[in-house]
Amino acid sequence: MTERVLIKDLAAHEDGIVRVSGWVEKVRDQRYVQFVVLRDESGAVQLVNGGVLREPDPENPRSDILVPRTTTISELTQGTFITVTGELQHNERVKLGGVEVQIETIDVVAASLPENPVADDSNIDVRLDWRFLDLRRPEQNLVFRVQTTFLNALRQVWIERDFIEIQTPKLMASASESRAELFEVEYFEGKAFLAQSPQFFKQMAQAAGFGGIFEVGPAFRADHSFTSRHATEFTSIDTEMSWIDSHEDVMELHEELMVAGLSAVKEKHGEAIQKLFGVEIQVPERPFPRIPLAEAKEIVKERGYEVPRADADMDPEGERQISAYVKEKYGHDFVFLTDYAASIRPFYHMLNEENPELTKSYDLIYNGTEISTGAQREHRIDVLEAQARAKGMDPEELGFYLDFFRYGVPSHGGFGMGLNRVLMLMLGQSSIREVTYLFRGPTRLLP
Ligand code: AMO
Repeated sequence: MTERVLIKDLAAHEDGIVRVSGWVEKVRDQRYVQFVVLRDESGAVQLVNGGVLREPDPENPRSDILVPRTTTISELTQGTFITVTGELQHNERVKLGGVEVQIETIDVVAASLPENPVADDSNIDVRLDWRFLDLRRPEQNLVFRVQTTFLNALRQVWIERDFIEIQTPKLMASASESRAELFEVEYFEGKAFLAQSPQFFKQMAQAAGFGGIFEVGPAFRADHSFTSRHATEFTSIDTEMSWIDSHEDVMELHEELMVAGLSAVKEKHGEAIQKLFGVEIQVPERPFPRIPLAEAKEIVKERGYEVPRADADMDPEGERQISAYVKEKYGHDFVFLTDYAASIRPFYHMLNEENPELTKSYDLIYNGTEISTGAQREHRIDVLEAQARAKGMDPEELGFYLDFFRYGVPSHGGFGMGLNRVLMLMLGQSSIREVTYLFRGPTRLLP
């Protein structure tokens, strides 16, 4: 049997017999000719039956008749998976890729019900109910190709830097971030919690002498909100490294990763992204602008927006405003907000030596939305314990975590970044639902 050819490779393939497999996107059944648009994971091609004269057979003058129509094609429903062999013909007049395949054999592998529950204009909930059909759309396919390319580029940076990949447990005995967003699950006779972040375990790798580490894995937050940027389960990109001088070293790694990820995406998918999403991928210049949080709030205020609570983090409108300012002033899509007050940061962030009200931490904002939090961590056990107490935490409860620091840990820091948010902002999408393989929210556990 001839080997299957991916549709995207047909244009470069020589004329002759080919085999293609995929699902039926459209059938045009005319009197003398039948067309099928066949799509596979790589693209779409037009298949043709009929409409051509067979080579006249000199022995048989009646042989120059039209190729007959076939009911197999007439009865194909949209979404049916078929395998076709046929004659590949390059033909510039064919809009779809400049090639078509004259069908010789057609094998219906698995028929689809005729009514497609998802239309191009279906709302997001219908699309998510039928996600496997929704994902057949070329723009959805592209999202996950972009994700693959982006993560692969990040991995290359980590591997070049000799970082170790880890997988940390998602079942935990205690909280790793705010208790308010903790999912509790039954665990035999007791209970467990779903990991909100690999925070403690990536710091454990520093105590274990691993140096640089990274993890791409699920994180769970019992966040009962219905915003475009929150999910109850998301993919967290985490990294941590030893022997840093300050959070500035973490920001530099962060910049390097974003530049590598966006360059790879632009190079491989830039054209397709432009075509399907109307977005031009921008590779950011280094260094990214850095603005202390307090100053950012002033800037936003001057633009006419006051962040409601002076002692709190930026709110979404504040993030949009500061991004707009940075874009106007520096032409940059990214901005690091730095110098967060200790009062709004977790106990494990290191305090600024010059001003202990502030932490050595940052948030990274991309196209108007926070994608990441990073910091230098406190590695001195006495200081760490004091900081936990100052937050009203009982050091006893932090047992296993504090033990790391009793046996020596080098200076270290890292960040966590929501993959789904990065994709949403990179591709100009309105919600992380659009770019999450299977979205999980307060009212969505299916499919
Ligand atoms: P933080 O809580 O800021 O920091 O989370 C880091 C990043 O994770 C993403 N994120 C989310 N994405 C989708 N839905 C959610 N509900 C959600 N919550 C968070 C965001 C956010 O910026 N341990 C620290 C990180 C660190 O310091 O290394 C942490 O978890 O993109």
